[in-house]
Amino acid sequence: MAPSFSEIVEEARLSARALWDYGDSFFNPTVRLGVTGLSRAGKTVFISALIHGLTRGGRFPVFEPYATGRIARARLEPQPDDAVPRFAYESHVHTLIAERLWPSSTTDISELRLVIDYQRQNGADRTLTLDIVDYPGEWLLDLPLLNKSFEQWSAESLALSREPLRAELATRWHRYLSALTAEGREDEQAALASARLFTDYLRACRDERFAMSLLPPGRFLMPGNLANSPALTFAPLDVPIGGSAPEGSLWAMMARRYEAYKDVVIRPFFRDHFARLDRQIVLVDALAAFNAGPEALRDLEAALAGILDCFRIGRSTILSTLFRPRIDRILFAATKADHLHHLSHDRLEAVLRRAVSGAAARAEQTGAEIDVVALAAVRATREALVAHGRDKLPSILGTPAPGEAANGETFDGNTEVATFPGDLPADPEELFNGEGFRGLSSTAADSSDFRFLRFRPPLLEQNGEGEPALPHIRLDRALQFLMGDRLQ
Ligand SMILES: Nc1nc2c(ncn2[C@@H]2O[C@H](COP(=O)(O)OP(=O)(O)OP(=O)(O)O)[C@@H](O)[C@H]2O)c(=O)[nH]1
Ligand SMILES: [Mg+2]
Repeated sequence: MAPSFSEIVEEARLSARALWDYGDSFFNPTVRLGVTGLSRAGKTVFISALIHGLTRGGRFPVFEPYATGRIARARLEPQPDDAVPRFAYESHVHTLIAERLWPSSTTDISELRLVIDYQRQNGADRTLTLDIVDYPGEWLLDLPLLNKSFEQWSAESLALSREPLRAELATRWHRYLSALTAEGREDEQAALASARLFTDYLRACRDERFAMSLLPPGRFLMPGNLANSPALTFAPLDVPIGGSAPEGSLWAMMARRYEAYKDVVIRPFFRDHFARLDRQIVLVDALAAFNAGPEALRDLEAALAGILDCFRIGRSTILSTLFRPRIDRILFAATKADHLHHLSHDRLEAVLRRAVSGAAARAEQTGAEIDVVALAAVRATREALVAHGRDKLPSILGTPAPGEAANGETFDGNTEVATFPGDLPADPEELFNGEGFRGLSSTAADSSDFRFLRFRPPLLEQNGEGEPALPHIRLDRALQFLMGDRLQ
């Protein structure tokens, strides 16, 4: 297919950007690290802990350049992009350490620059600039829409919404949709009502009891300054994939707005952010999916495949062949591993590895190296063996956040408790085929197999001067994979 005019313009813009970045990083070696994950996956906590550790003497035995003392100093510097909000590092760390609260939710992209002075293995002194970009995973899951027509997207979204668990949540929208005539005259009120009901359905899927992951278009659930704009006022219609919309029809109106969404939201994100990344970490809250049940886990798997496809699509088909997206390492990280006893950490990794395996094989063909880790950027718990009758159960100790409840008890946010979160099965397949695995979507909290309490951030002991290091699990392994090779 010949490229359209807008694709040619887009290509020119991409090339200009890539040339500019190339010139910049020639004189000043730079790694642009993308940190993404769906809402509440742990992005803000991860970035705060990473920067805190590197600038304030964290304990990172597996991060080789750091552990061997070759990193002399890491400091924050003003970021390169003037139009992107700064990652509010200082305030997030204050919240975490001084208030022992988790930072609040952030729904926009943000950026921070860290400059690392280090010694090469041959002894020469060098500087590496690390630009960290925090962006919502929901934006990433929009990229596949670039290659889909309105009719294709409608058909896929409708098929998905007719799957068992989702169908119940989509009843009101489906009822409204069945009374619409796509070929009828364009109608603003019908577009508004469809978009509202469709968004309600997406929001219901995201609820903690269902914890679905695959919910594009991403901005419907986080509209920001586009709220109520036509580019966000459309919804799928029940129309044939190969069909074409009659002029002046509701169908034509929805299709036009869908294209506007691509122009206003997706293409700028691709050009200004995604195409410029060198490394990528995708944070995954697998525990939320365990909480919800097997459907949520399968949905997560589909979303991860979608994400991996974005990296593949990014390299092969979207627009540029000359200046391809250059991500060459992708790390999938299951976050909040501190909710599990360490005996289960490898199992958590195995579940995530299983979830990305099919798609990862395809993404690797493009040359990107892929790895998987189970981590806790900030470890909020300790471990203990707690007597349970004659047995000793591997348990975790932590301070549940105020209002969290278990076994009929509601916690006040000050008391430390020991809990047994549930063991992950040795064979990840057991979770995916869902036999005998009960989650919140099918049963009450007390009888579900996994129920992870939200703990407060840890109480740090002040020893000596300065801020104490934040405890973590395997954060150093993530750092080694993401940038160890650039500090050789
Ligand atoms: N125990 C524990 N909880 C964590 C950790 N990281 C994140 N959490 C929990 O997960 C929640 C979300 O973490 P954030 O870092 O704010 O997640 P995010 O991806 O930035 O979320 P949005 O900004 O809403 O998209 C926090 O409020 C904590 O409750 C961790 O390492 N350990
Ligand atoms: Mg955040």
